[in-house]
Amino acid sequence: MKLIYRTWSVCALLGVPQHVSAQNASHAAHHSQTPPTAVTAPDAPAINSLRDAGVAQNIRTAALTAIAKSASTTVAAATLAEIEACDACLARNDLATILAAQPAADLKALAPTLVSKASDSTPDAGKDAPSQSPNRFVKAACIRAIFSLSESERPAAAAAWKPIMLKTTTVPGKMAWDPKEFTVAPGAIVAIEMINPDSMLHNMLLCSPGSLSEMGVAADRMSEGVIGKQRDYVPDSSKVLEIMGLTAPNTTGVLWFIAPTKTGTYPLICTYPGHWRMMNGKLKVQ
Ligand SMILES: [Cu+2]
Repeated sequence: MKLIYRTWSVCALLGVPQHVSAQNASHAAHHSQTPPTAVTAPDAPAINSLRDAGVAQNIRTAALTAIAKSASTTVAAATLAEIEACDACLARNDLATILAAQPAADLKALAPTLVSKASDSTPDAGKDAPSQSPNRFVKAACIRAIFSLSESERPAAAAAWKPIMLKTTTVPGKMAWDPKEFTVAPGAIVAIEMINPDSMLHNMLLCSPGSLSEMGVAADRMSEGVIGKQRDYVPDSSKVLEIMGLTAPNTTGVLWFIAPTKTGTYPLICTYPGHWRMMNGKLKVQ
């Protein structure tokens, strides 16, 4: 069913007539023994592969490649534009991953823009910020892209950035992280790597202080219906500050972010339904 929605939205992005994508989707559904479902199901809005969670990276990359081609620009430049347009959308970390994976030559060509957006000192005020000031997601994505270059390839400005590199591992069969508590300074540039040797999917969300049970209960409710799966079990709440999307078994998730400027203890939560009570941790900002 998910396949159908994704095929539709990507075809729309790539300019493929919808009747063709519908035929392909029903063909694929037939062969995978999945009963075709009407795309107009009320609880299942179409997925936007450049904005929503749960879209495979190769589908996003195909869409970005098509956009870059039609605009005669690089995928790196097209991806940065989409990250800026994304604002606080669910795809922000996935788009940042794609940007960081672009060829070094393209990132070097884009470096002056990346540095300028990353260095913008306009205070971030989320959705209400003036449109010219890059939000913290754009800044984090630009810094991450610069740090994906080798040290000798990075622009001089990067020497002033001191990202805090954190690492944790999921404990197989235990629904836990080891370690599960971290301390960073307010406003620090933080990168968390989550190695997942477990046989289950896990994500990691940084949420507002005191919101662990509220977010956990909201995530559990998402196990019912289509929307939860489409959102990769990320609750629709302003208390969700940062999102490392679902990370498959034997892969590693990465999340770069700018730590909150307000001191406090921020819960780290895996919101895959049923996990949050055991699979939670703390980011202490002090
Ligand atoms: Cu989990």
